[in-house]
Amino acid sequence: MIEKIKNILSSQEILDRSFKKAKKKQINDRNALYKKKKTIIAQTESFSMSVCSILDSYTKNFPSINNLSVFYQELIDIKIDVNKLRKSLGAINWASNTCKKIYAKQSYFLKKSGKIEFLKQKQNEIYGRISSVVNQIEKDLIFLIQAQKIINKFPDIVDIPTVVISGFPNVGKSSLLKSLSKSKPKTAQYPFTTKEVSVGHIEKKQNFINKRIQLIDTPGLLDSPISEKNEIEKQAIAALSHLADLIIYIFDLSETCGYLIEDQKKLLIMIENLFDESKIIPIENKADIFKSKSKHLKISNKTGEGIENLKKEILEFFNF
Ligand SMILES: Nc1nc2c(ncn2[C@@H]2O[C@H](COP(=O)(O)OP(=O)(O)O)[C@@H](O)[C@H]2O)c(=O)[nH]1
Ligand SMILES: [Mg+2]
Repeated sequence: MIEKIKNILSSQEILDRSFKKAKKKQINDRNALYKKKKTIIAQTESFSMSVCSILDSYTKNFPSINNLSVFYQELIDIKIDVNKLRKSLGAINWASNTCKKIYAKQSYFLKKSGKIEFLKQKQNEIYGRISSVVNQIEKDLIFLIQAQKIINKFPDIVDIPTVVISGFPNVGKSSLLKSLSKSKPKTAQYPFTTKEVSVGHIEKKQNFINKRIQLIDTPGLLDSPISEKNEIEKQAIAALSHLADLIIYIFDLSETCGYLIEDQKKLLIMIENLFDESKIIPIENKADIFKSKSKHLKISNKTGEGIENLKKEILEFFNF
């Protein structure tokens, strides 16, 4: 699972927010001169700290690419230049450290002096220098904002035992996902494609621990020959191949799906080649209207026939 990233601000927004915060700082003192001096110091400190803490929160909260599952790393790789992402995060870290140094060095003069004019001049100098550093990383912030938008849209797919459902359109993939899932499958946008992905779960209590198997249906990705896919779809399939421990390939031998058995067999061979590290279980759906004499498991989403057996086979595969 990938943590949602909080809103990232542009340079101008970071500065505006920090100035606004600083302006609110007013220090009281019976001595008018002290009051002014302390207020200038407090406002300058507030401004500098606000800028640094905003920047630090970005480097701290952005998910570390190396800690993500291979699946997410590959998805990120499709659309986001990961090297650029690392560089941008580095630039933001640099900016925060530089701002801290500027404040540390200049605030020393601020605290020493008693002349209001000098204080104001120093304050403006600090504001100016920090603003200039923040403006220098505008491009990096914009890049992070784009990356954030992409990452936040990722489907909720985790690194647990995973079954991917495949087969031509209308063979019964979505129906099977519903038949097998404990609760209603959730759908989310599949990154960078116009497709949606549906995720469901099989759960089993074992020694008081709830063990979960993730079931994924990726309409449009594993339901037609690879030659019809665009580059992004091919990469999305490659990312999926890291995730799928087990693939259920659905045949509809009644051909009510609108695809010939011959073509369905060809698609299975393509899936076997693409997912050469996953186990593949071919099953035959719509057993309520057509049953072959093959050895494949036969199921029907309509009558529920074979669903429990399939579930058992899945659980056995994962040693649950
Ligand atoms: N008779 C029968 N129809 C089914 C069965 N499973 C699915 N269908 C029907 O087949 C059509 C396509 O099913 P769907 O799950 O949407 O297929 P998908 O495109 O592979 O996700 C729908 O009209 C379903 O009601 C089944 O076991 N028996
Ligand atoms: Mg479907």
